[in-house]
Amino acid sequence: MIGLPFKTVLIANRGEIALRIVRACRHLGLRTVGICSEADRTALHLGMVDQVLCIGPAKASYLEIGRIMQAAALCQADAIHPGYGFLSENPEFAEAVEQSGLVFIGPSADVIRTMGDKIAARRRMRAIGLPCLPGSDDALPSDPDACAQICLEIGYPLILKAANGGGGRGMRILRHPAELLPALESARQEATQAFGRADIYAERYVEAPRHIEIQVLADRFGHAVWVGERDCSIQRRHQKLLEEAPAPCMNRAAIHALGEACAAACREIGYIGIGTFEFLYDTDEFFFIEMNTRLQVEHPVTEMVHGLDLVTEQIRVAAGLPLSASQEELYPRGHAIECRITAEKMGSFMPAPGTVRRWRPPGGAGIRVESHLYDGYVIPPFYDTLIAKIVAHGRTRDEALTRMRCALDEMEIEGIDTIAPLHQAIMRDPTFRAGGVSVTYIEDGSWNGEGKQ
Ligand code: MV4
Repeated sequence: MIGLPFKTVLIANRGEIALRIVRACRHLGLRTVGICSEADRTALHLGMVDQVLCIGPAKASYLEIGRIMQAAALCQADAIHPGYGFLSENPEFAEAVEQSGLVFIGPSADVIRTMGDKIAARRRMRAIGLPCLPGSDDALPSDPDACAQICLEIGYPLILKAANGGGGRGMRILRHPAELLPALESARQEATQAFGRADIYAERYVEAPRHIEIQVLADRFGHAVWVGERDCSIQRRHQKLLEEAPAPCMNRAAIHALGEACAAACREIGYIGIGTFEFLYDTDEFFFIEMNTRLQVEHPVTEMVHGLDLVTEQIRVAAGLPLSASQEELYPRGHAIECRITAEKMGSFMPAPGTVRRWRPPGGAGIRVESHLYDGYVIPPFYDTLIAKIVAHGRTRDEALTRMRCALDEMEIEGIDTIAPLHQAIMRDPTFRAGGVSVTYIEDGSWNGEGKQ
């Protein structure tokens, strides 16, 4: 194996993704350091790392740049993997890591900062030639008349979004010009509250789009590849529930052109690392909305159909090694689907932490489980409710769905509530099985037979 320029990786995360990163590091022969909060001392991955450092209380740990940098110094880490969530897209963190002479396993702080500003990201991608919806190229001005004029030109219905928003916060859908000023006012207030910045932009609103994303990987040698697409339309209140690759009922030539455009965009902006271009899809058209500069929760479906270890590739390119696969080698084989199992009550989706009395993970042909659960594990109440990702791969979508249905039936989790029954219902729903549903599918209730006719 080729020698890596670093030896020790600090994993600045928890849960299933910390475990996933430990495995990739071990595959590459790297020394691993796990950090944990006082609430996570019993975490599964901590038994697999070379060193463990407890960095603070439950709510002053994985988001504390200072504490993580101290831990990195203490264990003589050469690199830090941020995982997803927490500090993974925080440009100050990437900058702190860079300035300490360590390798941040992700793109540069500059790129993270640009993409974190959705207005700047949109402007940049539009200039490169990615398709975007009609919208404002800058933050909406403070003058009401100027705003009204800009929004009229975009056309109604339109959507107001926070420049550094996420998770749907600060978003307002407007169907008539009369709604603009009060909506803008409240969106600004919400954005300032949530993100410390009042900048709002406007885009033409798409009623029931699908959420399609393109996976990219780029190295320091000017190679950028796209690794297929994922359909992440099945979500509830901006929390993804289920993802699949390839996207069903899609024009392959159109996806191919879009993927090539994303890889070209990476080369154009000098992107290095793993990334995701998010698009809305409606009646045969794609519209760029955002770029994520991190490893994503749903990366396994891409790995399954492409036979590629994305986390290993991510670490390789951060270490300055070339990508190990060329574009010609990257094509989807069959179909993969991922169900996110969260510790939440059915119906209300309220977090349901507690003690896992018994965990029986599913298995068999084409089944992959990404989970940090074990018998007796106590799920702390402080963090994300994701406890397992069940991934099913098959030669066809139908085979993947059947394997998923069997896997969900085989899986047993005792002691806590989970949304596994929701996934079981979705797997049996004719609308979902037909493929190509929009982001409104869950909230419509159509999976449950409650849908409007
Ligand atoms: C939109 C949209 C329709 N039109 N933008 C929601 C979160 C943010 N990341 C982007 N979002 C949307 N932007 C325009 N111009 C509909 C959504 C949207 C959505 C997007 C992706 C996945 C799930 C969604 C659920 C509701 C709304």
